[in-house]
Amino acid sequence: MQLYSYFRSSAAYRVRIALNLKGLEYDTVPIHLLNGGGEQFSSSYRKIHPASLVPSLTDEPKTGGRALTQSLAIIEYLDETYPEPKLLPGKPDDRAYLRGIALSIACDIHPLNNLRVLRYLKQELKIDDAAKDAWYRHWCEIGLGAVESVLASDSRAGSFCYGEAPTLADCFLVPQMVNALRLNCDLGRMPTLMRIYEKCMTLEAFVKAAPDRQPDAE
Ligand SMILES: N[C@@H](CCC(=O)N[C@@H](CS)C(=O)NCC(=O)O)C(=O)O
Repeated sequence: MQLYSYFRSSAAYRVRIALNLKGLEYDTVPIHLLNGGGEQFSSSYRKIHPASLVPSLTDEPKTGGRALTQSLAIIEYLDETYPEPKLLPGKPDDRAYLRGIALSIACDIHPLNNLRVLRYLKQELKIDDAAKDAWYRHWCEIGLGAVESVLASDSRAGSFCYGEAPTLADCFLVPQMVNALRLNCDLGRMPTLMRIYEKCMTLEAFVKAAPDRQPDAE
């Protein structure tokens, strides 16, 4: 398998965690999102992912020369193709709960704070770095606050987002928490998220997926 990744990409980080949890070997193909205006825009990478985003994953011969895109779709593919340990366990309503947490992060937080959005704020709308960071923290704190409310009140949450083993939801939560901590978001009102994050970070699958452990880390 080949994972097109950037060490600091939280979307690629989600997939790295899932691959590690399943014990799958893969090669990292680094796509530098900043160098030379961004390698994601090169014509060769556009053929792999026309939206010029990471991650993408190939799994030959199963994927027949096509790359898979979108972290949620990639992780669901991995879970269907390599079922153990299950990242989407339980009944349909439990799986909806797990996808709901993942999508709260992937749809309600991450797109507002993605590199191209922050770049547009700065370069086109002429927002300074302090205002850009304030934007980041604002949307991250609102979004994670909503996830905290879900996890703090749902009896399915245990040491992890769902009981006592990591699932899809933890693959999404941890990279967003790492970014929130890096950008000094106020996580004081998110004790459940902090507890689950710290529990995940006791597992090698999560530690090995961290940005500073990647071959392209700077
Ligand atoms: N919804 C996509 C998001 C992918 C995405 O936005 N990736 C970011 C890095 S975390 C990216 O490639 N950004 C490049 C850019 O903004 O130019 C997924 O989950 O895979």
